[in-house]
Amino acid sequence: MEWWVSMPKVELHAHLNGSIRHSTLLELARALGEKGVIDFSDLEHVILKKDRSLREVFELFDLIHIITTDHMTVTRITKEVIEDFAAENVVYLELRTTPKANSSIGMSKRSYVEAVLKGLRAVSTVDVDFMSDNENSERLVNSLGPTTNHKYNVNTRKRIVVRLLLSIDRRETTEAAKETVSLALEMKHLGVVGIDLSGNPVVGEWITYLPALKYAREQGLHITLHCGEVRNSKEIRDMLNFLPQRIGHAIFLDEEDWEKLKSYNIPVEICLTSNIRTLSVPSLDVHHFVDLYNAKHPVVLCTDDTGVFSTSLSDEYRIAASTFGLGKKEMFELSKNSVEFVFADNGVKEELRSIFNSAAKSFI
Ligand code: 6MZ
Repeated sequence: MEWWVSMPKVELHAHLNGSIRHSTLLELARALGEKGVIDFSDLEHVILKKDRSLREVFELFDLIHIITTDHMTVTRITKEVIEDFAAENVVYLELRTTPKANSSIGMSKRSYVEAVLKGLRAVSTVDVDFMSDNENSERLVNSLGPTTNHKYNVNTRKRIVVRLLLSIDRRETTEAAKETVSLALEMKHLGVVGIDLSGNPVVGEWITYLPALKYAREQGLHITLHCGEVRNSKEIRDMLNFLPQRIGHAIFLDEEDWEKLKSYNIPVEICLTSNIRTLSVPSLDVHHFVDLYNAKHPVVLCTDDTGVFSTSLSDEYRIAASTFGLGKKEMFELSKNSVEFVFADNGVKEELRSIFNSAAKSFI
């Protein structure tokens, strides 16, 4: 098996609907086309297009949401996304998704998240460690085999720990954002570990989400923000001063912001392919990963949207290694260090550390 695929990895920035399999998206779109809900021939090229501006990416998300937002489909894509990450030896996945309400099909934000949780429990091809309601929020693994053996072996049945982040979409009102936070709090015992702020970065104002984010933090939820995906110095400054536990992207920071980011030591979720595909960064050789990595600032390689950007976490590691001239030892260490920035509890962290320690013998 290819080295980058077999190396254990941690994924901290993956949007559910952005990670949908191409084949599934096309299949679902074709079925809706046959029912006359959408015009498939008009949409096929949009789905198959490779390079998209940030604006076009968000147009595609609106289309994906029309195609995927019913309970059964949400369950199906969750199951598939988890299987896909586990297949490339992602041992911990923090999957994020925006709870959506659509009264015409009887969907509430709660029932949307329940459909996601159902998908998590439905995985059968790999063992999934998730939180269960049944036994006083115990960690369960949907496997027949022992769960205490945390040795890493690519040849045995794969095992993945999955936790959830609920996303606030920048189009939402303060009230809607608060509803998402309340839901996350109610579902903490089911493995919801935090809140993400995402969505089209040219839409909405920081002040709108701030009350919900403050409340989330007061109540002990972890917070990660999409920060600096477009130029907006005031917002970037406000976000950094909020002291989130992690930020995603961090592209358009100015000198003062970089210093602040580094002095606050806020880990950055780096999405190389996404940044290039959306033309947010002109080329990989000028990507801010290099500066952050050299400064020993905490960084985590992530995919953002494996489906929309046709990538995988293994690809992101391979691309980083070849672009920035890093060896396998450095890449293994980078992957291992990601464990320190997961939002799951110490028990999970300990388990992940032991997985990486046991894998180290074979990988470096
Ligand atoms: C900001 C993004 C994103 O939540 O429906 N999303 N937000 N920047 C990005 N960079 C490209 N990629 C994805 O997954 C899709 C949603 O995730 C957010 C957007 O709000 C998008 O609608 P869910 O599962």
